[in-house]
Amino acid sequence: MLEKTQTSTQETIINVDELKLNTTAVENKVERKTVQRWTVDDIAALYEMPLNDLMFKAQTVHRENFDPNAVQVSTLLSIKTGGCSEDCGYCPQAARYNTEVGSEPLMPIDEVLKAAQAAKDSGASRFCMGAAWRSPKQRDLEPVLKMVAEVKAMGLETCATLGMLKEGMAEQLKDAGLDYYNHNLDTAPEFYEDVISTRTYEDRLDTLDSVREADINVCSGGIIGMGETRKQRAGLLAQFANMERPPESVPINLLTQVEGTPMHGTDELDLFEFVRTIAAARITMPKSFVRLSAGRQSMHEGIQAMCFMAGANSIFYGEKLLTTGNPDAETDKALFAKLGLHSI
Ligand code: SAM
Ligand code: DTB
Ligand code: SF4
Repeated sequence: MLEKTQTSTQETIINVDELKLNTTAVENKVERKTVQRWTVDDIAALYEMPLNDLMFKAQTVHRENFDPNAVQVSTLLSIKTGGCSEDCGYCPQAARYNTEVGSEPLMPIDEVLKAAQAAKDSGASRFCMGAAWRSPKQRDLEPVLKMVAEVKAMGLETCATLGMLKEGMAEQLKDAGLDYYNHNLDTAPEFYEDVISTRTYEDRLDTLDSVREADINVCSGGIIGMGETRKQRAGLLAQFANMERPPESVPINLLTQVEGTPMHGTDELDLFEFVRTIAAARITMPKSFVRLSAGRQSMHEGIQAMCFMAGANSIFYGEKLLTTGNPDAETDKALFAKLGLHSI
């Protein structure tokens, strides 16, 4: 089978049957398959393009695959905040860092449902429940299954981000009505150890595999602006673009620097580099929703508009992410009206 593919500098015809299929054995588990669609160097070369050319390429891919003026909107709720045992260097919810976020118990279901109804009334189509767990225990999962079922029954798409999933958990979430599971790779394998030491890249990939196997849509992305190199940004995107099935949803977060976390004080990223990352994600994952995620509060609306032009077609909507701020709904409605965007 012949298929056209884009490389950074030219269009080439490749034989899809000859694409290299890499397989990694994961202790007694199903083999992980990756398809070598994009090398890290090819993606890094996208970043090197003049911005106008990169934007044009990203727009072209976007228009071939999506309504360019439609943006999916998800609302987040932290259902279990703080007290996390992990050491993610960016995260205000890690118990070991002295931040303003305290440890709270799991929210009662009626409060979660009230927040979901408010999100729906305000125009969100998906409700994403986040918990500051390394990995849920079965007794943690039970009430979350009820939340998922009830939120689904309201007519919202459901998403959860609960940490690493143990065997059988993804299936239980699927049975409860979960549409998407968010679990980020966060950064390139080469930079990962500078960010977190309490779980491995392989652990994260295993959870993504179990989500896929349970037939739940995969939402996985990362954080830009943690001090990684451009090549490492390209390396993160290559991880997703070369998955046998790239994630349906790819959140690209700008690091929100929170006092008390090890990453507070990191050099601020030039925001054109963020726009380039969105464009590179769009080009390398033509059929995925690319979400302009954390960090919008520190972006001028002109930069956000450039992200939409570069192919971002999803946002978090509502005044709070998990523990940090996000533009309020009225501000986003005004921005959508100015740009002629509509929500889906
Ligand atoms: N505990 C679960 C986990 O780590 O998978 C779920 C919640 S965790 C807060 C979800 C994601 O939020 C992280 O993987 C990270 O990508 C993102 N995140 C956390 N803190 C952030 C920050 N300060 N800036 C940008 N993104 C952040
Ligand atoms: C994702 O990629 N970004 C969201 C969601 N998935 C769970 C979380 C952003 C968190 C930003 C910091 C905070 O609010 O605590
Ligand atoms: Fe815990 Fe998730 Fe924060 Fe890491 S990102 S410290 S796992 S809540």
